[in-house]
Amino acid sequence: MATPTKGKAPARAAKERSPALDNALRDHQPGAGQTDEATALGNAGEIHQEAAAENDAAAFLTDNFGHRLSDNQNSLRAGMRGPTLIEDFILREKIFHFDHERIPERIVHARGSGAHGVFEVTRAIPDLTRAGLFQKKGQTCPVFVRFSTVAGGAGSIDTPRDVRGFAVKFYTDEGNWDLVGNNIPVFFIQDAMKFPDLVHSVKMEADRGYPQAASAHDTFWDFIGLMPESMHMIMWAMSDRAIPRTLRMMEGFGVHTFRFVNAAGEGRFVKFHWKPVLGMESLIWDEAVKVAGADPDFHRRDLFESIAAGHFPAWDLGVQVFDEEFAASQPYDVLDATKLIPEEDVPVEIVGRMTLNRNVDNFFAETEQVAFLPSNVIPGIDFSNDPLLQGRLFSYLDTQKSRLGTTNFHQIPVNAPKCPFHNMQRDGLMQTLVPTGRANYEPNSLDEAGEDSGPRACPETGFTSFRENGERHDPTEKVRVRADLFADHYSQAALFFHSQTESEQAHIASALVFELSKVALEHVRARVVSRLRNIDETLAQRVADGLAMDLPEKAPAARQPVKMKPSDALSIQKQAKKTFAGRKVGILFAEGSDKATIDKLKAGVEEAGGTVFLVAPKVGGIPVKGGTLKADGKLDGSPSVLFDAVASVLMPEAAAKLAMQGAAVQWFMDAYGHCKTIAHCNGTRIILEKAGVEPDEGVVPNEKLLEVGPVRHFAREPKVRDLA
Ligand code: HDD
Repeated sequence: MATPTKGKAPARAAKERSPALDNALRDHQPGAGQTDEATALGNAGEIHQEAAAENDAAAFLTDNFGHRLSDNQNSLRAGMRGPTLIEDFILREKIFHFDHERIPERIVHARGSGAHGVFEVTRAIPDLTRAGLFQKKGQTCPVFVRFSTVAGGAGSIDTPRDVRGFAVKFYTDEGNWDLVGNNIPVFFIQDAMKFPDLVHSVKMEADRGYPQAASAHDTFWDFIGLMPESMHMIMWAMSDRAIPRTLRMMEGFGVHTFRFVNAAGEGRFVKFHWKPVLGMESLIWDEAVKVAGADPDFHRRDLFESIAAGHFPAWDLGVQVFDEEFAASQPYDVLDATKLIPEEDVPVEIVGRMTLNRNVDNFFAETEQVAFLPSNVIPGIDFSNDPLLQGRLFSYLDTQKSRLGTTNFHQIPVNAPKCPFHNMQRDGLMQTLVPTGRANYEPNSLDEAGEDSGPRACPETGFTSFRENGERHDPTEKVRVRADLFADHYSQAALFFHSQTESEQAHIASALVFELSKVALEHVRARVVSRLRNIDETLAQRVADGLAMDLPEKAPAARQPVKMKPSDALSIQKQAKKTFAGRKVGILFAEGSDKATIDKLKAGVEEAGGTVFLVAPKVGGIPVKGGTLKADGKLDGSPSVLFDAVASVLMPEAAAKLAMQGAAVQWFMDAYGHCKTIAHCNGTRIILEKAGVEPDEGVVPNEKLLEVGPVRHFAREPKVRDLA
């Protein structure tokens, strides 16, 4: 099997190189500019030769059938300047493979980032579920997680306003359990029947092929305006939840109501929650837009680098467990995925912790090929009759065939269970297992003839569907309808809005204005605003004012909303954590800066659990007071949007020079505008003044950085931005 070559190779004189490599270098050296590349080629050739000496077969470059290559630089030609020969099987195989290296991207959630980790049970719950995983405290199982945006293509930016996918594959001893959720606990639609319409409307418009990774366009809002059930989700999608600062700092939800079933066969409803140990953080919209330019891979890079540095992100798994009686007494239907259950009504009990501790070795093999199936459940966890969930149980299995090309996609390492699996399924495209014997059907009596008769079903330990029907339906009727309470589209939208802080409400109103301002069809804008009136009259008025339009008539509600008690758990700001853990501080320095001050700041932040990123006008060694210092990033390539807080250590002369540079002024202007803590020395004042930074509790001397922390100072926001 071809194995990528790893290793270090000392330089070797040109005369010692292999003839093939010399040939390659000669033909590839039209000018002096390629010398470095040539050296690199020389080194690569060297690795192989040394490896040969050690007789390490894995170090040889081969084709896919194991034939060693003598030259990986030149195709086979008829003479020095002649055409390429079709007999060149090495060239043909290489290009053939390359031509087919892409698979269809996911129809939704195409852009994603994955990592491996471990889940550990912190509280056994055998009374609730028979799932083996939850029987004992301390029990662990490996997991694979993929986070994603929904609307954009695989190569789109990481920070659009969008829902984030939060899909977890637990490789349990009883088979894979996939909890395929989002970072928002409710959904746009109630019935899977509407999913293709929803997705078509939000994706690039059919005729023009844009916008990419954006909901701010006609077709999305046209659909939304005509689907009042989406209003609760719209409140979330327009809130700061849809622009998380990092993937490590967002909540996750299983969304649907599921079932726990214990060993006695008793069932209870359950909702799953992931609570980030680092707390929740979001971007500010202006920041999200700028991050998209500064680092389109912002979230992917952050996840990868955090794990690589040993700062493993973690989430607590929580469950809300309730019975039929509770469900029947609520003003909403628990089978409706556009509704949540307030944590104040049913507390979230923490039962485990997931820690992501290993990056993928290969993005395509793992993150791209991972296939999540909501239908992957284990004994003790079952579905409910939620019509959205029921449709998903079909869709995911189906889509994997189209993406991965074969019904044997479960054999791809990232998808394969880590417990044994055996059945009578055989053959199919890309079968990579070699089942032995004749037992590919059952029942059979081959064992009576001394042959292996294969596996059998096991009624005691096998998966059994929950038998009771506590979900009150009449199975003798075939109907295309929704249950009555599904018609309440506004109570929980209002609950969410009224649970937010003033600043969060302003963000929602402004997001609605922004999105609808991109909608060219005026009747679509008006319809959406007419629906907002059912959520909150002042919100509707603010949005109408922001769009300079008359307040339209209130849309009739299919069912009169009820008043629900606000829930603090729904607000990010009310739960903000003051911590450096997982946060990054950018420190600006330049020629002449005091190294001791920088070192002290850095040590303080690191001790508090944060990381520091040094920014300077140049990245090489910069002469500073006390030696030379290398920056991690160049000023104009490291804008302050990449950090949670900033600090600066500058001599007055260097600061005066920087005050003439847009990148430096913008650095502070943005940090201020994004309500971040700005720690600074006296020398920096000249830039702060130019950047319009006014004193407040978040603009502090460097010595106060640790005390103030990398929190947002939202009280500053009205000074820097006109919010709706
Ligand atoms: Fe879905 C992917 C989450 C409704 C059909 N979905 C997908 C992923 C996540 C979700 C996180 C990415 C998985 C990965 O990383 O590979 N989807 C949800 C949630 C939903 C939801 C939380 C509602 C509560 N989805 C939903 C419906 C349907 C689909 C109603 C279809 C009827 N979803 C798909 C899909 C995808 C998918 C087309 C695309 C790629 C894939 O499945 O593997 O089948």
